[in-house]
Amino acid sequence: MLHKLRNELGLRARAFDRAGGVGGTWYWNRYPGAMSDVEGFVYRYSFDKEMLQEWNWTTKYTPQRELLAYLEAVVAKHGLGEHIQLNTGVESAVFDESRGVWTIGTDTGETFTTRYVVTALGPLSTANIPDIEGRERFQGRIVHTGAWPDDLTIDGKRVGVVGTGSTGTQFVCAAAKVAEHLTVFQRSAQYCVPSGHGPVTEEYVAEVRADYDRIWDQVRGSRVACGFEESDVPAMSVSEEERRRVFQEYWDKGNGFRFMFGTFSDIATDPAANEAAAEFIRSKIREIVKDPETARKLTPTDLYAKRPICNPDYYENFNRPNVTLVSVKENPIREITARGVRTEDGVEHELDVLVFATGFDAVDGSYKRMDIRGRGGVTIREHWEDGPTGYLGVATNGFPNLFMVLGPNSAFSNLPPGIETQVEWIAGLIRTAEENGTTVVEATASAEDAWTETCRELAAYTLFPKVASWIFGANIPGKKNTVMFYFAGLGSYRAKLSEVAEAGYEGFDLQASPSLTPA
Ligand code: NA7
Repeated sequence: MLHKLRNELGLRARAFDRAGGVGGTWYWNRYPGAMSDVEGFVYRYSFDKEMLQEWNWTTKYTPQRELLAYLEAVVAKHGLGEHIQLNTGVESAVFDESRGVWTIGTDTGETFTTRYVVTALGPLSTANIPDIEGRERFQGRIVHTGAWPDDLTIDGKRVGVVGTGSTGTQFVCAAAKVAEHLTVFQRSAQYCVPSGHGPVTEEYVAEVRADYDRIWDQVRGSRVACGFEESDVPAMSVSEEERRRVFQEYWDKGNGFRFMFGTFSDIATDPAANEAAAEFIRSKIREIVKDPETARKLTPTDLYAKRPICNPDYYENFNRPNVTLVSVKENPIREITARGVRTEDGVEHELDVLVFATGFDAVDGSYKRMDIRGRGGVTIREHWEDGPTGYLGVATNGFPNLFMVLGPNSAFSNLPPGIETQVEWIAGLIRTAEENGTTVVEATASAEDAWTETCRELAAYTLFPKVASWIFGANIPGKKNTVMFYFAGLGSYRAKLSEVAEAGYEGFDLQASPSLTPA
């Protein structure tokens, strides 16, 4: 976004980050095993064609360190560093209706006025740490995976991990091999498929590079934008034998999104198709996990309708003698003690390190902790009291000239192509506003309501809302369960964005008040 605004639109722009470096998710999430579980060749920007040809990679998925190095290299190459103010948290953003400008307040005591604000706060950046009694008593180290300190190692230590989502399962795969003992506190059992992680050859990298134009075209027109062909075959349209053959083929290939969206067209929408996929995964758990009681605890019984997960060898880790599984549904955590975690059965699990892989207050969490005030001094917390909303995921009524990257009701897809889509579109809108002398750009309430309704209908067509997960805010105690994503896929989302822009930014109120300029 900063590159677009400064280098392409020629605007004066500055970015702020609370962190001591760039990278966002990949700056903070330094836990053992952290990596993107979308294949690396599409987990990057498409806009810099030179970098696509020059940046090298050696494994199917990209580990955190490499992703961070990549993002740092993008910043360096485009000369952005000097315009990024690090170690600076934005605490407030207040809209001045009389002047049509925003005033930004930081935790370093500075204020800035600006015509436009773009929030790129990350939909998964505000940590969710469960309120378990006794946390302050623990004499070891307690960490959340999203704020992993550089000095913390787990090698040879007794480690406990709470949570088995994308993060927790990645952590388990890494920690099981190095910790003296790993205790996994699982609330919900997970459907996890193999990732097929491993080295890639130089020939493969060369082929991908030569094919990037086609690859990005395919990604931009697809649903989940993960770089594979999505199936258009309903699962129940083929024989049981053929279904099993396809599931096995995709199990062997690896990747969670590919398993859910590449095998058949309706795993996420048809209960029978979903059950077929779920039962296939359950059969694998029974095959892999040797201890029947551990296998039982690891086996999910609900729908396969959370964000799909993959790992090199998740279930295999539970055959190791140094890994213990505790089902906190059956045996809840009673308290944290000085030496570890005590469960309801009275057992004290002694630990040196307790890791919370308990996820995030997703989508609106990072907005609610800031003091953002729009028209009439209304705060974003008040505006989103019944749940976060956003017209096209990029703007919200009452907050003119504030544009969101991955705001509420953005497309549910691989994030880098989703981010690029919105960055380009927001830049296009700002460019148009600048060219036309428009000083106030605001999503109308009716356009936002209609988009919210569309997102609700689309979500209801899938099985995702029937399962409790962060995608609908169900992971945060007290958070209202609402639709926070557009579920028709990136391709159709991009088509909608183009349609809106071509219709003169339909659904936006564009007002010209040329006498108002920022101080
Ligand atoms: P997730 O997917 O929200 O997973 C959090 C995990 O923590 C999940 O297994 C939760 O169980 C568990 N959890 C949450 N609160 C508790 C409490 N109070 N007690 C026990 N267990 C708990 O977060 P991730 O960081 O793994 O992934 C988030 C996204 O980041 C991911 O989808 C990727 O897109 C990147 P539950 O399933 O709710 O029963």
